[in-house]
Amino acid sequence: MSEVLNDAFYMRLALQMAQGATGQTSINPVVGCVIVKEGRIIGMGAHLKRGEGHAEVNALRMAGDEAEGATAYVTLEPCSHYRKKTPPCCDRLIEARIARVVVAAQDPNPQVAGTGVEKLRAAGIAVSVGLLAEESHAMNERYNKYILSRLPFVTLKTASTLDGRIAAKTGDSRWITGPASREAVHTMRHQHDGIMVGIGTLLADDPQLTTRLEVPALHPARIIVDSALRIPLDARVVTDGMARTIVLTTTAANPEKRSSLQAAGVEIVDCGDGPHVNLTEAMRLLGDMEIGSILLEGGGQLNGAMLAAGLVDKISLFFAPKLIGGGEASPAAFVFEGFEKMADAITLESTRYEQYGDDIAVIGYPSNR
Ligand code: AOF
Ligand code: ZN
Repeated sequence: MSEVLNDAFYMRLALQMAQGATGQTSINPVVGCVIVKEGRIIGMGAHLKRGEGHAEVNALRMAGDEAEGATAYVTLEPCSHYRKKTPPCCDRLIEARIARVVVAAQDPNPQVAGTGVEKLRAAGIAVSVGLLAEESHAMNERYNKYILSRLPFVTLKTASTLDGRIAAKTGDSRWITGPASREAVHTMRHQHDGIMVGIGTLLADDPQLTTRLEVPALHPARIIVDSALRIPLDARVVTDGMARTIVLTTTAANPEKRSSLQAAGVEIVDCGDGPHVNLTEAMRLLGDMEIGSILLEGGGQLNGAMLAAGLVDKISLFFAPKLIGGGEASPAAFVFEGFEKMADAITLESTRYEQYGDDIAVIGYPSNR
C-alpha cells in the first residue's frame, strides 16, 4: 500500500521512534516528536532515558531557529510542569514559536493531565489531540498504570505445550518453544524493569535471567520470590553480577542467610511476616523501588498465585504445537485453586494472536486485573 502524506504519516514516524525506546526509559513514558515545516522534516527526537531530554527538546534542538511557524507532532501531551530545574516542554515549544502541535494522547500524569494542552492553547498555538491515540496508549500501558498507582505493570509470560505443560514429567524443558518465540521473549525481557520467578524455578534450572539477543540488550532486575531464603549462595543470579538481584522474602527468614546474601550484593525485601511472601505487598514495595514493569516468568505456583491474586495486567502465552502428557508429574503453567463454574473463569480481554515460527502466542488482559 502506498503511503499518503498527512498528519498521520508524521505521527506514525514519531510513534515508531517512541516504540524503539521501549524498555530504556525506566518508569518514564516512551515519547517521540517530529517537527515539520513547509513540507520538510526539520527535527526528530525521542525520549531515550529517564533524567535526560524529553522528545520535544531533542527534536527542537535539531530544528534550531527553523522551528518558528512549524508543526510539532508529539506522541504524548507535552509536559507543563517544572522537573528539577528543567523548564516544561510546553514552554520550550512556545519559546521556539511553534505554530501548531498535534498530540496523540493526553499524559495521564496528574501533574500534566490536560494542562499541557491548555498552556499551549493559551499561548495561541493550534493544538489537536487524539490522532493515533490508541497506538500511543498501547506503547505506554506500563507507564499509564505506574504513574497513577505506583504499582508495577505485570506481564505474565509462559512457554508451554498445547496441553499446557512447561516441562516433561522428567523435568526436561529445553526447549518447548522455538527460536523465534525465544527471541521474542528475550526482547520482552529488554522491555521490562524486572523479571520475576519463584524459588522452585530457580532451584530447578539455576537460570541467568538475563537478556540474550543477537545485539547487546538491557538486563532487567532479577526478582526471586523466596519465602524461606532457600536460594543457594552459588546460584548464578547471586554470583554473575550481570544485573541487580532482588529476593522477596518475609521477616521470618533466617537472619544468617539474609546477611550472607546481602554481603553477596543481593537486595532483600521483606513482604509480610510469613510464612509466605505477601504478593500484594511485594508489588507495592517493588513499586516504591521504582520497578515500573515486571515480566513474570514464574513456574506454575507463582503464575497461579499472582493470577489468582489479581496482580497480573497482561498475559502472553506462547504455545508450541506439541503434546507432552505426563499427568501430575508434568508441571502445568498455572496452578491455582480454580473455579467451580466455567462462567467464573478468568478470561482474556482484547485478545490477539501472533505466530512465531511454528508457535503461536495468545496475548490478552485478564478480566480479574
Ligand atoms: C514530555 N515529553 O518526552 C516525556 C514526558 O522524569 P522527568 O523529569 O523526565 O519527567 C517525567 C514526566 O514527564 C513523566 O511522568 C511524564 O509526565 C512526562 N514525560 N513528557 O513532554 C517527553 N518523556
Ligand atoms: Zn517534557
